[in-house]
Amino acid sequence: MGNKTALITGATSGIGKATAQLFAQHNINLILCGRNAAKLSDLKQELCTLVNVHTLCFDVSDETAVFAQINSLKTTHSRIDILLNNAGNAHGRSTFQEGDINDYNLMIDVNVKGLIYVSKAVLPFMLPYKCGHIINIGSIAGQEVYEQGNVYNASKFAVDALTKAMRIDLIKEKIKVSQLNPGAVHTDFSLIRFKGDEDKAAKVYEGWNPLQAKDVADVIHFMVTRPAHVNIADVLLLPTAQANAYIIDK
Ligand code: 8X3
Repeated sequence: MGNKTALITGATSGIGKATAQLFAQHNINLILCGRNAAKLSDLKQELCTLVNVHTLCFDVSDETAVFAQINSLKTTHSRIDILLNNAGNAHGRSTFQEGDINDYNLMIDVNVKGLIYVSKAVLPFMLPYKCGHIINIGSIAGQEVYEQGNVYNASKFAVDALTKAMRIDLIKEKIKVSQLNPGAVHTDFSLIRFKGDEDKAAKVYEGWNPLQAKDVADVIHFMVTRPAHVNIADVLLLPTAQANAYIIDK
């Protein structure tokens, strides 16, 4: 089995799942985190013949659960080499004045606080070794605001700020901190944003070629396989047909 271990949040679907599958093919052991025990167990079944797979079922926005679950790794793991802070989503797409405060809370709780809790909990598995790589999944929405993006934009701008701040604070610890900011990726993202409205979600990706989760996973794998002295700090990954946060050639 592999020498390195990666902890991935939001591992049961989309970019997280595609990255777990690719890491397994490249001999990187996995700690898969998600909220759905059945999906975690299915993915473990799929990948455990390739690498060591450990699963943790918790919600990244639940501070107590995050620390309890990640601390529980102390009995099985001493070191984590890669943290992929992938869990996060958009909830609702409305003007700021019309949006639902519960959606706003959820995006801040998961996309921002969740990333903070998980990173704080994982760092004790990196700091003693003066080595490690944290990759935060940001978004083009964290680089440019757009109409009806408001709090989702704010949550991803916070990821951008945290990535840069963590990189400064962790420099003496020799821990790489990077972010990957995708544009439109065809996952469950829009289905969740539009609260299960399949027609609305399908329209986002209709008639053009968005990124697939595997495209993002390929870049993440490239980032984690650079030599120790190289940190790909910041990546904006767009489908060819997307020029910025709101211009798409359909
Ligand atoms: C997802 C991409 O363009 O919907 O973060 O904000 S976008």
